[in-house]
Amino acid sequence: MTSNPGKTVFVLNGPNLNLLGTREPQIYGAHTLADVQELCRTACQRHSLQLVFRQSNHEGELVDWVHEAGRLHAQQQLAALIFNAGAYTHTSVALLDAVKGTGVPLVELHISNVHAREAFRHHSYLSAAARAVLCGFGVQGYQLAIDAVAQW
Ligand code: CA2
Repeated sequence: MTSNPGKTVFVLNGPNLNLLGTREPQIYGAHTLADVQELCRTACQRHSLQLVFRQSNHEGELVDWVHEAGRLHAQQQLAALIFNAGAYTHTSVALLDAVKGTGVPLVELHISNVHAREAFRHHSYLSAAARAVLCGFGVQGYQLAIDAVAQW
């Protein structure tokens, strides 16, 4: 069951995640981004949630999409923003400001366990504005996040 039937889950993916399944399978697994979208579609259907699923390599476009999610949030139509901001996680004050400025309920998501990797991946600008942070579950994390936000 869900507490949010009919609401929308925004799933945003940042730079290079379009390469999923093509390289570095030891870190990110063998699934493609299309597989992840399908997994999210199935999970949202199970909870009667609408899905918006997007990927961009451009920081400004991601900012615009956070604003779009924010407008849905203002209309009480947003279940949550599930955001794998990729490398922008570790660099982008602009994305942090967008999340803070809109007040969207944020799940920060990473496929890999960023804390077991290089030191520069240990810090996230987004975590300060996140309601929850999920990492290290592989692409299954997307489904876990949707199952969780369906109860928010
Ligand atoms: O673990 C994650 O999901 C990351 O957000 C992925 C980002 C990385 O910069 C973060 O530190 C952690 C990188 C995404 C690049 O994805 C690729 C997938 C396959 C091949 C090459 C890149």
